[in-house]
Amino acid sequence: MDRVEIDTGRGKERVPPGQYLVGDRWPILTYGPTPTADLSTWDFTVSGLVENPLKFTWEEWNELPRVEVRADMHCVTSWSKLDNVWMGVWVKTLLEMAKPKPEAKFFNAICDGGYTTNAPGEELYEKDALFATHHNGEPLEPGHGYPLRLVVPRLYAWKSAKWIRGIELLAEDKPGFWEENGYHIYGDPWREQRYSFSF
Ligand SMILES: Nc1nc2c(c(=O)[nH]1)N[C@H]1C(S)=C(S)[C@@H](COP(=O)(O)O)O[C@H]1N2
Ligand SMILES: [Mo]
Repeated sequence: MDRVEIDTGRGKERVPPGQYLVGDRWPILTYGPTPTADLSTWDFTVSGLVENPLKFTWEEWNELPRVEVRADMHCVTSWSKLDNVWMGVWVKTLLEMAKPKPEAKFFNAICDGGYTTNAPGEELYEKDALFATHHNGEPLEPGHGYPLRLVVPRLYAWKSAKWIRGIELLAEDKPGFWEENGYHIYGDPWREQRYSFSF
């Protein structure tokens, strides 16, 4: 299994400005109710501007090669949780199968419950971007995204979509739920790109 160690990217300070550490605590931040997963009907799709659209059942998903990524998590509400060990499937593994078309520059993450979030497609090729089923050796708890969540450690944690069911590759950036409600379109914690307006 491939293992990726902490990489804050481009030589940055480990903890971004304005963040405090929660230690062993792990807050749950969800807008709305926690969706329940039915693994017998669960599927995962890669759609939009790709040569090979993909669709997986839960059984098929579990055949994909696993990676382990150690990464920090930074929420826009200012808490950070360090040293999370995630296990799952590299996003880039899926993208190599799906083959995004040249014009596919952005993605939209689609979740059970209707949550969405967006980012440039290149973020998904980073070696610490994965679809995680496990955190610190345990399956994700329902509140943290069971059975599957996206983890994009280089961006604020609202981009790490819980209960994810698919990604859609797009030519234009498409603001997701929080991006439409005042959060920054990109959300780099080291540049404190918290909101799309200033106070
Ligand atoms: N589907 C979904 N994913 C989501 C959210 C959400 O409300 N719905 N909240 C986001 C926010 S704001 C944060 S900070 C992280 C929190 O992850 P945690 O609850 O596992 O700590 O999940 C993100 N992913
Ligand atoms: Mo958040």
